[in-house]
Amino acid sequence: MKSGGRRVRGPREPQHINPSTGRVRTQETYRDVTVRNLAKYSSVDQSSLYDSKGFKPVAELAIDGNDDNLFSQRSCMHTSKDDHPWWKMEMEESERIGTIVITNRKDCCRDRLKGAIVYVGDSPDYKDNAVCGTVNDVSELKITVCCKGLEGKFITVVIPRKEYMAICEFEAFRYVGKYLSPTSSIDSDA
Ligand SMILES: [Ca+2]
Repeated sequence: MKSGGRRVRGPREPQHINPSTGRVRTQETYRDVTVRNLAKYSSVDQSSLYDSKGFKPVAELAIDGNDDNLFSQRSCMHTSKDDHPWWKMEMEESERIGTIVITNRKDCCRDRLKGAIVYVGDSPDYKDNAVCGTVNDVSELKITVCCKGLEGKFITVVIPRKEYMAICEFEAFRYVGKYLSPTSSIDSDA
């Protein structure tokens, strides 16, 4: 009987088109991919290590999952006063980068990050890579830089002058086009 064999479909799961591949993902899978903080799974390094009387403010403190922005809480990386201080993350493979969120220091010195340049590319030397953006506004403690899909294995933050650099947390998310905002997804997970 033809009518008895007719298949009735249930409600369809919400779907999104991945703008970079054109493939359709279920919403759950898409969220898993887009909200992952790539920085957390990367190798990191910095231009030098600030001498903080026994405490070592190493590069990994910018990806320890703790965005406490008081330096005394020991979760911020910190360089010496270098000529062009930098902090760098290296991913396992090239990624298209969307939003970057930098948590600045709260207890002092937030102007130090003003003018910092974010580079994305496949060279370990940031000078060979493309500029994603510049930090012009340090009025908010969380600074957002949008890379709009720039691709690379390395993300480097550089202050183009003689300065100290401190970053309390660094997060980087894949580019997802205009279909979904990574930051709004993070907020909904919180
Ligand atoms: Ca931290």
